[in-house]
Amino acid sequence: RLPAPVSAAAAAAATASARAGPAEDRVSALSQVAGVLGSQWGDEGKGKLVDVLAPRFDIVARCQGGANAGHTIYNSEGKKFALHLVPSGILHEGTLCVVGNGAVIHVPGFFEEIDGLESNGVSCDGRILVSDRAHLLFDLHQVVDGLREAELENSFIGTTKRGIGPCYSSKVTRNGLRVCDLRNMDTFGDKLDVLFKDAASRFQGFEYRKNMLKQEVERYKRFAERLEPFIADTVHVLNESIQQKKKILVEGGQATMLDIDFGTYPFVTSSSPSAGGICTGLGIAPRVIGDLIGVKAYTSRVGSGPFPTELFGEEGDRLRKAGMEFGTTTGRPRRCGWLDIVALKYCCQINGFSSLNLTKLDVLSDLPEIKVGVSYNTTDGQKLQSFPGDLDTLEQVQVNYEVLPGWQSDISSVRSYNELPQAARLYVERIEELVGVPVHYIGVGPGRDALIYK
Ligand code: 2SA
Ligand code: GDP
Ligand code: MG
Repeated sequence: RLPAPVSAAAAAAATASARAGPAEDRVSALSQVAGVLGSQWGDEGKGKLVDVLAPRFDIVARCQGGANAGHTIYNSEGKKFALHLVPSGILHEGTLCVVGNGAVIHVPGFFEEIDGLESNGVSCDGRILVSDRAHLLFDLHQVVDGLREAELENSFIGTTKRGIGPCYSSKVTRNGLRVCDLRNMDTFGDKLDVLFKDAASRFQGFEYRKNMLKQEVERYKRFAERLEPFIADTVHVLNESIQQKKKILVEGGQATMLDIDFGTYPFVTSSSPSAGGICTGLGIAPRVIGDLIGVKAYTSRVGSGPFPTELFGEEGDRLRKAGMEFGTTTGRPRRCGWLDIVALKYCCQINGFSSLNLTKLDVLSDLPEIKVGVSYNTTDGQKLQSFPGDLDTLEQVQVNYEVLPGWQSDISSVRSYNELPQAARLYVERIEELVGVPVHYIGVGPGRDALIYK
């Protein structure tokens, strides 16, 4: 057998490690398949880290979720990009972007995103593959999302209304349509009709007018043609790439606390944003996955559901304003609170994080003191041994805090760990101690260069 070809990214990593600095060391030591996953309720700055690491990988792949995700990244000129379904490797010409079978694809939205990138000088041609097994998310799923939320009245989930839950429902009900169905327009209409009828029979407010099916099929005929060059058997492509020693970076959407199994159900998304979602959403084996990275220096959540360390009033507003915590997809204000070690440790258990990317440390700079939630007590004073699965318990926990000194100085231009104020280092090191996972990356601003390698 011939030796497997070494990829450009692996070669670049080897050269880089020969002239090693701390940054080069950290990045080139990352495993062949690595992942950046959310370890809280999302918006941990996954997109930024993926964009920074992407040049050292051949492929950046999304394995779950859809256009509910919002990843904000800035290029080297400081130009802002908000990505939703397109992986955050797209700004790097040599990177192939893969949208795996576990993702859900709203084709019109996907093209809108691509058109937006192209008009901002980012060429997407031949650089994005979409799995033939991924499910199609139709406008009707978005309508149903809105109707479902309205029906829930005061206990609404606070979804992004991007149709995510209804599309995954179709998938699990087994009447969903997949990308490969676009290749057979003869049966496409009949399959879509089932979805329309399903929605119309379930929701009074769902209008299914004569001609709607016909119009949608005509529209999708045009999309099918445009999508064809993007469609691939990504399971085959990814596994062949692994054989060829190419490096793959998996970009998570949402986060473990929003995971359909492990999150604060029912206030969760409908996919698996945790480590397990990488295998089911890309079709690659668990044994090939190495390093996984998660986290943010405090906590935020958008949408409804329990959030034990949430800050209200002025304190919450202060973090929201300093951290510019507004949804990347919907613009909704994010709820903000202290770092929750109980939730974080739970996420670390589930994902087996090898290191943490502690983003937005700069946002805490003004505070005289910083709290960290270290344990939960139940209402009768019992200390909980693990993160509760039952929401009634979670909603009533009392959080025990440790108070750490703030540093009250601007750290946004600091680029090496030892230059951080002592109190900032103390904060980082206390987190490492409490969680038992090393912090390897520290974010001190939204820009590409605003990253400290520890
Ligand atoms: P959905 O739309 O069915 O997935 O919503 C279910 C819950 O999952 C939350 N969710 C998110 N939370 C944080 N960030 C997300 N992406 C956007 C962003 C969100 C935005 O990057 O800011 O712009 O509002 C995201 N996507 C889903 C959602 O809030 C519900 O709690
Ligand atoms: P994602 O969903 O995890 O990719 O995160 P989002 O992009 O939705 O939200 C993170 C926000 O924080 C974005 O606006 C980023 O530009 C910004 N950001 C990322 N890292 C840092 C950081 O270290 N400091 C500051 N101030 N902003 C950051
Ligand atoms: Mg986001």
